[in-house]
Amino acid sequence: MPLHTTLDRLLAHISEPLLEKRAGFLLLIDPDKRDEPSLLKLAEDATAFGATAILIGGSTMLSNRLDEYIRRIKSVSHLPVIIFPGSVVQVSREADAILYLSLVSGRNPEYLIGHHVIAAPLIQQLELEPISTAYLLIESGRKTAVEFMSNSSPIPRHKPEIAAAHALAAEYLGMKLVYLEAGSGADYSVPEEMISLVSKTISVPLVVGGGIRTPDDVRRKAQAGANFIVVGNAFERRHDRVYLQEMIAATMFSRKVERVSR
Ligand code: 1GP
Repeated sequence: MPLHTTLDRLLAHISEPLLEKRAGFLLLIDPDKRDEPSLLKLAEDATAFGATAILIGGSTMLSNRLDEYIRRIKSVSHLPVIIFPGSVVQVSREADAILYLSLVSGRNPEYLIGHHVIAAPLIQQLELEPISTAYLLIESGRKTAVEFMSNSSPIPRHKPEIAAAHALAAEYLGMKLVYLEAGSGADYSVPEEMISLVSKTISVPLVVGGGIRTPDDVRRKAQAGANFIVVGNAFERRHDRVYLQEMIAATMFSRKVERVSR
């Protein structure tokens, strides 16, 4: 079946028929935090090791070379490049898609609909695929950049039922993905108990990110029900190909389905 959209491509990656269970791996690159050669090497290695897609963006994104960065990434990787915007200026015709994020955990109208109205005509003009995504900020220790920039409160980490109700409401509103976000470099990642309840409550794919640092973290989030794992900060701190490979491999935690013997 032809894959018409970037979202189709992402979903195809986690639906390999011989695997019982698999989560997709989304590598997050913030061009403000890396020099270009190391950024390209990271993208190239992640592609070779089986990542699903590359997210590009950041909460500040001081660099104004987004088009050029994406072109360079695409010269070393065949993976979809998806903008993960920290603000309305982060758009580019070079990307395959953009996460069209609505911060549904907050009550700040600018992040629920305001910025979307400003960005929509531009996204249409650039023929960029918007992936409608419910963005839920989850309490994670210290105040995060998203929390500060959006002037909104996160959902308490010991209240999975509140996260689940928000996620379900977003699905009923027609959103295509739900993203549980602890914040980049979070002290504590999203708890497995919350991931598990949200994944059982909704039928759209679940993305989890923020403070995921070890292969064991990746495995536990995937086993709890995350369909896609986002990792960025960990690779800014540590450039190590074996570590990168182990992080991506941890998304494939299940044995292959046994064939029925006759
Ligand atoms: C941040 O969820 C992403 O928006 C990834 O977080 O940088 O902590 O991996 P890290």
